[in-house]
Amino acid sequence: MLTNAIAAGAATEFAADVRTGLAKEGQKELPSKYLYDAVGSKLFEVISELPEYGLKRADERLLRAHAQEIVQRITGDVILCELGSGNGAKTRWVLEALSRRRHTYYFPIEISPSALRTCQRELADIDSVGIVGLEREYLDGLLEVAARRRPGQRILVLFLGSTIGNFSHPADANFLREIRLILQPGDSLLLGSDLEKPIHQLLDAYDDPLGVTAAFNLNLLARINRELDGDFLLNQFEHLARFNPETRSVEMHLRSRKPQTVRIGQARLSVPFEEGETIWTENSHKYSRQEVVRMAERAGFGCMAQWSDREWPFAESLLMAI
Ligand code: AVJ
Repeated sequence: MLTNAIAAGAATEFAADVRTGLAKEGQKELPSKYLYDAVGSKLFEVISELPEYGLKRADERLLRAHAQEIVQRITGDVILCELGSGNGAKTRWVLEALSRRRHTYYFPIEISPSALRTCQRELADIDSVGIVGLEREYLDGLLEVAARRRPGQRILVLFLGSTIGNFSHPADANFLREIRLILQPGDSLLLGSDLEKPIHQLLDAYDDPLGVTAAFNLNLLARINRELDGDFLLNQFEHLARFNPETRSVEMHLRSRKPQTVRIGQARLSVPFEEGETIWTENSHKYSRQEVVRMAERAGFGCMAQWSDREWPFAESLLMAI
């Protein structure tokens, strides 16, 4: 009964967000979080294996190389939580380094139930770790972890994979501020952020020749058809990745190949599209190392350490709440 109510609530919220994004004047848009249903999460895992998309491998190299150092800088009894844990593969090194020191708890916070299940299965073999999965939005989950903290316990928040880059500026800075407000002085945040790099390299990564990213993007329309009784003709929309020099971000769009009208039953919506008109589906900001430190300082963190990958420009920043 309860799960049906939650699912119904999610569908209603999905329908409301689709209605807001597609009925608005000017640039039509859809929140990128809806890219991650079961199909989308799997397609993203494939994207992360593509030669053109080096982000995940860079993140992994830095975490594997510096996990011990990261843990050594955070003394005492630490509980670990992760915003958007995905399948948890990248978290292993920090979790193993922490659990070698003493028993600890890990709270993966993830809106995709399939990814959360994979994460719990993936990391279940690590000794001295209690895993408590939270199927929540990021800040709701973090508030829950903070409420479970025992006296003297420190929280280490992981926000990896440059998901921070999906928040358009200044929403990224505001989000860091909201995290800071939930934490206490002495808590820490490990932030993964993709860095500026040649535009051709970015466009190859977000419009790969195999078409996996195109499928990942088009799946959002398929999901609306599946869950909200839409009638999008997927072959009448095309994937588009472009670099926006003003915002220093890669934008993903879905472009209408012809004039058409799409009906979405559960959003009680009929949407006209002109030929060439787009739906903006994701923003991926590329930072400079200093920009990340300044943004963190404005949010109430001090930067304890920062490492960047040589092969694929990506930074891991260890931030302390002050
Ligand atoms: C998981 C959000 C970091 O923005 O690079 C991959 C998602 N989008 N290919 C990113 C994504 C297109 C990815 N993040």
